[in-house]
Amino acid sequence: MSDKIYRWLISGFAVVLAVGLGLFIGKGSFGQNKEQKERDRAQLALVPKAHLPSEEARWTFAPDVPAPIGRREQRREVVHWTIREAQSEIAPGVIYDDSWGFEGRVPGPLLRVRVGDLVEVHLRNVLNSMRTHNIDFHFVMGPGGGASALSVAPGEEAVLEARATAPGFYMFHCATPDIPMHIANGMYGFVLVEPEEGLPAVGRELYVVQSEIYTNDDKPGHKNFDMMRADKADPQYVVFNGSVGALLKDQAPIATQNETVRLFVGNAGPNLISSFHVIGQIFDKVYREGDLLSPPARSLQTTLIPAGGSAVVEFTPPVAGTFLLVDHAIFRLHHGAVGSLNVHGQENAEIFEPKTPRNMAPMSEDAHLGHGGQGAMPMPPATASAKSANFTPSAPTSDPRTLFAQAGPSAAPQLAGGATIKMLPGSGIWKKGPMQTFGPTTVSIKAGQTVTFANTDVGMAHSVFGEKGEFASPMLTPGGTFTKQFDQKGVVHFQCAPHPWMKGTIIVK
Ligand SMILES: [Cu+2]
Repeated sequence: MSDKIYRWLISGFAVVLAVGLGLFIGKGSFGQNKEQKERDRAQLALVPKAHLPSEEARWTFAPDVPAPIGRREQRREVVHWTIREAQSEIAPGVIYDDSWGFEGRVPGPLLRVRVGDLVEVHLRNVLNSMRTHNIDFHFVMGPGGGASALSVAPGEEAVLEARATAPGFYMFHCATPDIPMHIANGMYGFVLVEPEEGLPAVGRELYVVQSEIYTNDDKPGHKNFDMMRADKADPQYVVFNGSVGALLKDQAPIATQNETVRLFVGNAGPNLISSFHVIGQIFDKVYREGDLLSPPARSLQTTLIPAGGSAVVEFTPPVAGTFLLVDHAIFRLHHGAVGSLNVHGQENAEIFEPKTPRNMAPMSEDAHLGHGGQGAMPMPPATASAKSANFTPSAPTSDPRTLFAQAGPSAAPQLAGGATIKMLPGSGIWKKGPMQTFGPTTVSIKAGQTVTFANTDVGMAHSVFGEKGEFASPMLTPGGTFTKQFDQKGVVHFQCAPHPWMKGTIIVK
């Protein structure tokens, strides 16, 4: 018998064996699935629409999660959402002008309902939108997930009633052509459909969405969607909850030692699969791909989350500290894919005890991010933006520590007298007509006196520089101040680097 025929026979036998084994296993699991299906179907006896009590649905913005449902009967859950085409600060000083969001936010809301509920969605598109939008709900069984039913031109409103027929953690997104562009620009959110019996109670629940943002560079100023880079899946930013640093520093959520943390993690894509990982934790449970019916996976380090999908992960931190959320396709750290969770509590030497002094500093964001060290700065966008000569002509620093620090009082001597100018709340969001920017926009001081700029805005960083390069502040996070002494008589026109409509004048007499 030739060698060839012999091999052919062996491989043929292997195929027969594999098919047979497959049928055997398949039959076994099919039997199980059938039982499960029957159970599921029996559980989902729908109460007719007309008999459902109605209530306003519960939904939140990231990182918050609506409270568990609690009730055990079906309801009509009413949702009113408005679509706005707005701007958002996606990295310090980088303003994305194509930020289209449900309720004007990226990521969009997290809606929480119970299986069997009827969701009544009222979707409105504001009159000053440039485009038609809609929603494809992944939890909805029906054409387009409701997309054409909810298609709204600027100024229109549409209503859809759709039943939540299966538990899970589901994405929704705009599905108006060009669909990829609408998703890339922020048109997504999530719906948690609780199982009938709800989910086990935990200490803390958080909503985290990974997504990519496609711009042509990371310099400060205004950015638009870059289709060429999106087509190549070459994002400028990969972020959690809509912007670089949305879950860092002051915005890092807090949890408690020994209490279970449950993360509802969505991946809006539009291109990348996430290898979601929390540094220094093991997931007790992972409800893979948002499947809340099957038993969860146990003791996982990293879980895959498809684009347009989700996972629900749980862990119980036995040791206090700061723990980083990352996509373990780890170069995405360079693009902003990092968040953190501060676990309050105590040391626990039985679980974790550094023995060498130089290693005893807690693993903080800074340590991991390389702030203050020589390590790679994982947010080159910010570093690069500080260096950009176009927007900050005489920027005093390109040190990322300054960019992310709460800027304290300046070293300039505080002479008697002077003026304070506030960066007013909302001044980073451009709108037509009169708007707040600096307050006041014009001040008059004497030579030798100082002007203090105070960022009183909420959640948005600002800077200020003289239009002829007379001075420049670092980026000031909310609460930050910058003081400058003016010795030369004359007029100084100033503006904010990321928000060029914020302008003002200092008259030095
Ligand atoms: Cu849209």
